[in-house]
Amino acid sequence: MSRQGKTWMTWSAVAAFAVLVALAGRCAPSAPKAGAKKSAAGSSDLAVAAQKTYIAPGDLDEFYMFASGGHSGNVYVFGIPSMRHLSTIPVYTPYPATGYGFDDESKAMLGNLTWGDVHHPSLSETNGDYDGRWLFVNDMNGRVARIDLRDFKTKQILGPIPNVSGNHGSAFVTPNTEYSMMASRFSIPIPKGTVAPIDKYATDYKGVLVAVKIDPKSGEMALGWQIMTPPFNWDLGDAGKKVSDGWMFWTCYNSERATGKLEVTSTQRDRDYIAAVDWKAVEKAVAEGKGDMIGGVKVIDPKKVPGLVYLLPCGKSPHGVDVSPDGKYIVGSGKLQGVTTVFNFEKIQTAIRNKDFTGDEDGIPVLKYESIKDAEVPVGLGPLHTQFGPDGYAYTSLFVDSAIAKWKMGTWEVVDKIPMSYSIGHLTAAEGDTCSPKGKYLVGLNKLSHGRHLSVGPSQPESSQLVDISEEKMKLLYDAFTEPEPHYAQMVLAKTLHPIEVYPKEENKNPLAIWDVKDAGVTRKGNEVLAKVVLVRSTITPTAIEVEQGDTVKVALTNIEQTTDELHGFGLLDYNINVVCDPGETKTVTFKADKAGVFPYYCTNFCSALHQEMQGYLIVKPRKG
Ligand code: RUQ
Ligand code: CUA
Repeated sequence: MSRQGKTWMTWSAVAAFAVLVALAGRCAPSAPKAGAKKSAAGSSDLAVAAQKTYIAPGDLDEFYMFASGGHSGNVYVFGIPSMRHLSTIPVYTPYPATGYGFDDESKAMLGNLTWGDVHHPSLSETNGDYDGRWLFVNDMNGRVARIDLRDFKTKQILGPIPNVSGNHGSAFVTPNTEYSMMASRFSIPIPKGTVAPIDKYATDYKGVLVAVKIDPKSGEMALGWQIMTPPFNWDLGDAGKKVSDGWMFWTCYNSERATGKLEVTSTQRDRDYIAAVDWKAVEKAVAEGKGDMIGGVKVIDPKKVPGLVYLLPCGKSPHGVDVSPDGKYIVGSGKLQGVTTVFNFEKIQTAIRNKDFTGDEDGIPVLKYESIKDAEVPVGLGPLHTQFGPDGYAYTSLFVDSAIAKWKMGTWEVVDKIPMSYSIGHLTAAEGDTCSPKGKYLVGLNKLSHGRHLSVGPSQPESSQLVDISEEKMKLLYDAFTEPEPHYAQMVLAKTLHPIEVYPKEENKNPLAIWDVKDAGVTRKGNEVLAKVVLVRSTITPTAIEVEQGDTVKVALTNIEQTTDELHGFGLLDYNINVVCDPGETKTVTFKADKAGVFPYYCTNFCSALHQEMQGYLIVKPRKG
């Protein structure tokens, strides 16, 4: 047995034990007393840390961090290094603060789902680097959303997409944002709606790997194609880049195809897989008419169309798979191991050419592990996810060890480790998943925060920790606390983004927009009432809207301001209506005036000294007879 093989065996035994210990509550720290200083760092270190994270009043951060909000359905925006929370972008959930999910347009986008589970933000890329145009985020409910970074707003939600169930391995984009990728975490019989008994899981349930096509100009997403797979639980993904551009990688757990208590049944084999998909070849096959329509989308069965998908054996129950900045290495972390495996893209190609296979899974060839791996790096227990620096270093989060390991690409040496408080999941380094990582900062996205802040009762926030990676030794700089659930985040140089401050009037193409209070008023067609409303300091015009009970009322609101920060809201009491318009923006809200009475509406966003006076009345006259 090779030295690495032996190390692997030992580590895996240790890891299994450590997982049990961790589950038994090792991670729960005891609470410090209020006001107690418990930093282990010396006071000079603290002074340096304070200086490195202090952004003086009026100064700006160097990076934006876009963090997943998990099942809050939101994306949170932070400034780095200050770790200040700058903004919340609602995506899959109504958000009264910005009126999201209340006006007709955003309500239609949400459909009948009022929650989503955001895991993995993916900034659009050009040549493998962030281009500052869009941010794509997944939802477990089979959807992908596009946020426009020009105004930090959600512009499109695509899905639920057919066949994919539990869209976890998403929303990873390819190096020129050709596709946003998705994958089934929970295999089901496809198409959706088909039923098969659970004891037929191994044969009748299917996973899918999904490509969502992105229009290069508008960012508009559309159905692409899918690949049918055995019922593995697809987990995380990353697109190849540079030498490996054109390939996509996804990890899976449960290659056992087990059901029931997965913590036992799905951890029987020593190895699970990473799927390597030649997506440029799939694109070609689909263009040639290959594949079958299932659930309204083109699905390729790798058994019928060989040469597109291969399986790389990877340490048991892997989580993250991360491609190095040069695209040469694919790093897969088996979360029940003490090592992370580095696969060599060249060797993968050679093994494919030489048919160096050890078997297959439903017709998908399994490559020989020894032929494609370059190293098993002994990073520590419970490796999850890896990010990269500009200088050939890699950083791997260790859930069980609750630490980050820094290691050198090429020599595969672990050179430093820093503890995290507590139990890190993902991590994000500045542009650390692109072709040009920026170094400097890394944020550990931790699962627990207990004892690191004033207690807020049983529902604790998560903690994120800022780490300085500019020197040989990593140094902890700052603790911040976040809403659930920081699965993944990306950090981009602030200067890459160019957000607007107002919507230019000439760009407003809404046919119901009006720009003069003289045009405001109420018109009627049968029992449909249209109220065109102008919002400008400090009046909502008209100041009264009269309708009859039973009317369908459409209110079209235009904020005619062209001044930064001059938002106005339209809160209508008793009717559950709450719309906010940014300067230059028009939104509509449609409702049935089913309750008679007098209902005040008012501006919800403080806008001037006479903001309080910005109010009016909806008068709903009782239906006669
Ligand atoms: S995942 S940590 Cu989507 Cu790693 Cu949650
Ligand atoms: Cu407009 Cu307050």
